Amino acid sequence: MNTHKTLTQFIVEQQRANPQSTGDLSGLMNDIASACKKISHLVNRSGIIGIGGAAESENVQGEVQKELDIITNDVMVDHLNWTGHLAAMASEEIEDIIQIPEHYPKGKYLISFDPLDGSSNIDINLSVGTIFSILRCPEGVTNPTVEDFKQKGAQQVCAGFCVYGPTTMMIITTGNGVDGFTLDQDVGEFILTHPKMTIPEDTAEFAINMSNQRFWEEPVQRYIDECIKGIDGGREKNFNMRWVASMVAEVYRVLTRGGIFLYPLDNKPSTKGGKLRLMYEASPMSFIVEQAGGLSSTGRERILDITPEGIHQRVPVILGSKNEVERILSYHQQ
Ligand code: AHM
Ligand code: MG
Repeated sequence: MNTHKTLTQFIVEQQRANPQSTGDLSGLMNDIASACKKISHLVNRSGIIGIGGAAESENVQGEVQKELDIITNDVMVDHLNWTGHLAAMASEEIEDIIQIPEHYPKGKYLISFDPLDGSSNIDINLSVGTIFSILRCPEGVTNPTVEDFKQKGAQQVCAGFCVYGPTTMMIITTGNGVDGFTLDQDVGEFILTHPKMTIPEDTAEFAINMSNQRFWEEPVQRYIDECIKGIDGGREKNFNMRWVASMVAEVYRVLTRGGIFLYPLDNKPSTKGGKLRLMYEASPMSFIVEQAGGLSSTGRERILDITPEGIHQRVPVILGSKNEVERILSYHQQ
């Protein structure tokens, strides 16, 4: 019989390998896994229990919220605010940072999360997910403010995402490679099924929302044009295209078989400066992609080197297989 390692075992082993570890990060990762199991269950049953529709509200970024955006945000907060591992939280769905209630102990970490990424895909039954990024709360800070969250992505202690697709998968890094776990729904445990995930350096698959083409800058126009023309336009191969409109699904694909994913800088009025949010989308995904051997950039700078200006700041994102990202970066430099 195959005996598989569970996420809990994996976390405990990592903790034991680090003698300075207090177990706080392990505890926090277990809390996140519990929240994601609950979200997986809710997403799976959303149609049956009648929570798959639109809410009558907008989030801080003026985006129409889905009922599940609000419910999954509450699931994350309710699973994470009482266990004593966190000093404060930030969520895509909440304008200000979320404080730990006075009657609970505070911990030494800060978390930023997107509780349900790709939520426009819920009603069409495509993959959605949860993305998270963990930072250390600065030494001596007991009442964190937004300023304490403004740390470069390179300072992340842990990042991960869960994708609720045909199977529910949790992908994590603590800066020592990337590991993937599949939720065994019957047992309720995440099982290590994809150890040490690596992104192939080369790819013949790109992902971009082509409907924004007229708004892109010249380097991205050139790159995508060359991909489309393939061997007839001077590239050594023909390219395939995918666009799921769910970053968790795209990054999972890139981790599995390589690829390049772009939500670039454009001059579209609604997404000027990029669409994706730095702290709970671009930054954790960049940490994961780099740890798997890929690259991640805005086109002008490494995403992990950006010091955030605010918790909901947006940035352009170009990530994936190393050689293709480098090619686009060279077009930006020319
Ligand atoms: P969300 O957090 O509101 O779901 O938005 C982020 C999503 C990403 O998952 C995805 O890459 C992108 O938005 C899709 O954008 P578009 O609808 O422009 O294709
Ligand atoms: Mg999102």
